[in-house]
Amino acid sequence: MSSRPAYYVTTPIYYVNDRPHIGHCYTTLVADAAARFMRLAGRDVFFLTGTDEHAEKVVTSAQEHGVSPIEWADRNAQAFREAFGEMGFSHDDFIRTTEPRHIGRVEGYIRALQATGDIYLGDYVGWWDPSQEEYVTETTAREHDYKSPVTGRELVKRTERNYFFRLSAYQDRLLAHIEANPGFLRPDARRNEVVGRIRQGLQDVPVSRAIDESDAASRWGIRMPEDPSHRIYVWIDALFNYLSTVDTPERERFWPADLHLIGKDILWFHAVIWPCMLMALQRDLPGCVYAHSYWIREGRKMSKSLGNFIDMPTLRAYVGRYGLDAVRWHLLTQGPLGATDADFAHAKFVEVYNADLANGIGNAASRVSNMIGKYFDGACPDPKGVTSHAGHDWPAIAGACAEGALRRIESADFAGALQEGIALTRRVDGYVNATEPFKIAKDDARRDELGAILYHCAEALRIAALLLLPAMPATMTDMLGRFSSAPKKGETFDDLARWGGLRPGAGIEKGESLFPRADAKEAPPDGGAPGAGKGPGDLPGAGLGA
Ligand code: ME8
Repeated sequence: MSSRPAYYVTTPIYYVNDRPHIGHCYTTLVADAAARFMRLAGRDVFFLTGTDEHAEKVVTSAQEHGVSPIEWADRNAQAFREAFGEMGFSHDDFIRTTEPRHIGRVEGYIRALQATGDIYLGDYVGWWDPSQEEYVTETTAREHDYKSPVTGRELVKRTERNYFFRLSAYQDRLLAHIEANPGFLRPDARRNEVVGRIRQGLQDVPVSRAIDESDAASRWGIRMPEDPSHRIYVWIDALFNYLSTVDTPERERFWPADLHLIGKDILWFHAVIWPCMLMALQRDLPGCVYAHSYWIREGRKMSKSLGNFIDMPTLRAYVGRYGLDAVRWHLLTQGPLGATDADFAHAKFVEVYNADLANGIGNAASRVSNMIGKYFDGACPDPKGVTSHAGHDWPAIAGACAEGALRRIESADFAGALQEGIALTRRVDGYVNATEPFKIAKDDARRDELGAILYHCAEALRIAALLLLPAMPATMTDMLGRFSSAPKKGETFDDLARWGGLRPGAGIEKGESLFPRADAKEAPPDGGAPGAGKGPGDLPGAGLGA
């Protein structure tokens, strides 16, 4: 058992009928950065991702490809694993809803809810959206002319004998919880949206589907434990993954999750149905459900019909040209964390890359290590007790950035946390420009001052690299190594970020450029977005491994 406080972060589990794309990578990347930050901060972290496999469309896709549903699921779950490996994600587990460890526990939760009467048998008449595998309310159906609000496909009126979850019984408790915990649903705009809908009234929701034994798609899923003529609705099955994965003696300390990261499309399930099911199970509620917005591309929504999805081949082309950490950086800092969508545009990618990385941390590191090489033979100079110089109180400046980053991570402001590292780098640039150490170097009498300046620069950059480490693990580890400051196992953020960690005399190596400057005139590495007038680009169906 660890005495360190637990931190549990999750991503949605992704449908295996599709290939991984930027959206899946993005949510998982944000979770990865949060997990890495928390590990650095000394927390006992569990980071979970995985795949959602019991959707009917898995069976139809499998049939189209002439394989069995589980073969299709295996193949695509593997594609997700590989994609997440390529992105450098550090998840602690990858759950698949077809695994026995999940299925057994889901049956247990359903039994428990039936025993308390929170799940009961009844009749349901409603508008079914076959393309999304969900019912939509009468109001939504009417508003959208009885077409799917997501895909525009015809809705179907369905009557079903079903098992229901007594959602209505939890409306007041859920509202009270949301009110008492302002950080529970984030960002604020999403919370207001959800609260508005809850206030219109919660109705009980079906949690099962009757099985038509002659239909393979209908048979696919977990059966209701006491009634094999029904299977558990895929969304209910899927939500339980967050709990089932850690519902073991070795992992129970991780519940409740600190952060469920999701996209705005699946907010209702996570903000309403899931918490109410947990209340019914008498389990604690997650600390935060954070629903980010969407990536769009070159100003247009990404869709299968436009064929403009940023899929793995596209991401791989960017990684090939600019490096994995540059791609991670762009997604993390320019992504749709708030309530507005974010545009993936090539010109912006190059602009941010040059500003933050090539001309930012990369240039600052090479400038400072160059001068230490030239004036001090590559050995870190001794500041001789000076910490404050030319209007810069360095321990205070660096301390504020480190503390700011941690505080922002705690409040799920991931992009803001990373900006602290960039801000610290800019302070170093400003300091070098103001003090002009290359001029001071010409005056032997000012050698101590020169040493102090370069120490301050190198030490501030070491701390900046630490703050950027969760976003860019490979490059920042490389940079810290060059500054003889690779974090050792067991060292916590507090120790590492404290001013003075860099030892005078330690080797400061210049090495290759961390982020070579990018040419803004060069065409996008994948040929550009289809339909954006820049060439054919990635065609629909271009799969992973192309
Ligand atoms: O909904 N921009 O899975 P899914 C940003 N299996 N993120 C995006 C995105 C975009 N354009 N497109 C997708 C499911 N995402 C269910 C979840 S959880 C118990 C079950 C991301 O494969 C975003 O996180 O359709 C979104 O919520 C998720 O992918 C949907 O993935």
